[in-house]
Amino acid sequence: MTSPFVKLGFAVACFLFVGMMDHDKPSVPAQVVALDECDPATFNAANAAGPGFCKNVALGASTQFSTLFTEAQGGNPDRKWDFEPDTLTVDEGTPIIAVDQGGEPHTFTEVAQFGGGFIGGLNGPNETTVPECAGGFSRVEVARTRILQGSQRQVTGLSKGEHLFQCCIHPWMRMKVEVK
Ligand SMILES: [Cu+2]
Repeated sequence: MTSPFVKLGFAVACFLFVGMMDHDKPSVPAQVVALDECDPATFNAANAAGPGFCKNVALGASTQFSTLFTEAQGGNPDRKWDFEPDTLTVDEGTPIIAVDQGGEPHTFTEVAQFGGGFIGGLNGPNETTVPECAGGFSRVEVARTRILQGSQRQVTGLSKGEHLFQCCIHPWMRMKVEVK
């Protein structure tokens, strides 16, 4: 026979446990995916980005290195270089995880205003480098926002309101996080 005190103790423990769950409710991260369609043959040529730069294993990844630059400079960048979703609405405290599922490096960088990245040849006409991307990977502030093939970056502590993120390499990769 179980003593009333044991029963009471069990009831109190359950109550505390439920109370803890309520207060420490874990935030499920929201995922953003970085996509691209780099063509390994032209991207990894010695006079382009170099061997091993593009590790795209996606079927049909066929945008050639020079085409990416030509289209970007013409103001018609390749839309297969993309963050998905374009807009994410989350509750305050929700971590954002940006995952690079493309074949080449990207950055997931918060900016005050969308604009150009740090590789001039990939910026649109009259588009200048935004301050958050200036200096490229030689600045630790930019380098720490980098995501390599298959790697991810977690962003936490976003305040309520609107936050803009872009890639500092391919500046047409843009998305918005709305924190409620
Ligand atoms: Cu990118």
